[in-house]
Amino acid sequence: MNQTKVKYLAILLLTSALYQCRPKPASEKAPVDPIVTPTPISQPLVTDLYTADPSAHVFNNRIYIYPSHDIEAGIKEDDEGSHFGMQDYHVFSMDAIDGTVTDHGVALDIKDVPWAGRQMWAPDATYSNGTYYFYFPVKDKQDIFRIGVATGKSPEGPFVAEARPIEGSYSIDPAVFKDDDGTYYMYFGGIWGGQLQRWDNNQYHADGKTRNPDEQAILPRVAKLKPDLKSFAEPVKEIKLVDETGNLFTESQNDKRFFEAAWLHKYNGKYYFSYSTGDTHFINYAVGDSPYGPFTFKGVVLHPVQGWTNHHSIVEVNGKWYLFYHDVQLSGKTHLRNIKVTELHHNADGTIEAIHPYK
Ligand code: FUB
Repeated sequence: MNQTKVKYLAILLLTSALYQCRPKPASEKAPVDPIVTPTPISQPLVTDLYTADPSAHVFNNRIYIYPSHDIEAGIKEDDEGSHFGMQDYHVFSMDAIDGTVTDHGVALDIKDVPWAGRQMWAPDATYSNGTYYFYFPVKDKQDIFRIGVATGKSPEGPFVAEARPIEGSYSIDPAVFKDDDGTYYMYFGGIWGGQLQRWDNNQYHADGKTRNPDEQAILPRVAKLKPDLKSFAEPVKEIKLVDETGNLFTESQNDKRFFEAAWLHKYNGKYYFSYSTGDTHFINYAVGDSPYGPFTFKGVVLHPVQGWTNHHSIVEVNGKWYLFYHDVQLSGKTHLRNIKVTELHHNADGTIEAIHPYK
């Protein structure tokens, strides 16, 4: 090969290499494995804040939502839920299910709760006799979850917290139900980070362990409220959550047993207790004839959503029923959630049509 030919070949190779390295138009790019993003059945109600655990109620013909306010607290994720480091609550409202959502601003801040230490988790609210009552779980200064109450004259807050937590209260996720006779009950509890495993016979055991697979699963709790709605009228009771044959679940039945996120609604005279199964990520429901239970397991309300937690409320608005829930559509992160709503249907036989959150 003479020198001219060598030079010619070198230029050819260089040009070809440069051509291969050029930025390629989309049509020439190597195919990328498609990321399967499920299509959600509903969109986030709030997009400028992260919100979760929505407890919804109708007050004065308006829908009010009492959620947790998720933040990036910068705490490493663990089984205790330490990464859920929330510090305040906002209240939201809408005049209709598809109406504009109004953010009413901060309704309660952790710095205004004298006994609070850290982690403001899933709240709820109720109304009686000119006053709105806002219930919230937060760890006290000894790092034990307690349930607090704060009051205000408007459903949107702000709320003023009592100086101490509700006496005899513990664990997380309060949900307050008013029965037709005017009696109010609080349902609550949550295992693992919610610390319910530390409570036995309403006594605290710092070393309380979650149960072994063959042991009876830990039960949710209920207490009737006094008419002041700031204190329990009786010692806290366990709620029996049983299968169709009347047996309590074992810990190994973790797609059915209670984990957290208690809620109660009444439909056609029956009491519907719904809850999250936590580590298996379902919202299930069970039905009973008394606000104290026993509640017999019936099935799934909501299949798992994106994100580890699943937490809901069920409310009737103008004769239709709705499920408020959350997922992590906006952030993709378990601790930065967004609240949503979708219609819920009771079948003619009283069962609930299970909701699949993605198409
Ligand atoms: O939001 C913090 C905790 O996550 C709630 O209290 C649980 O129910 C779960 O949703």
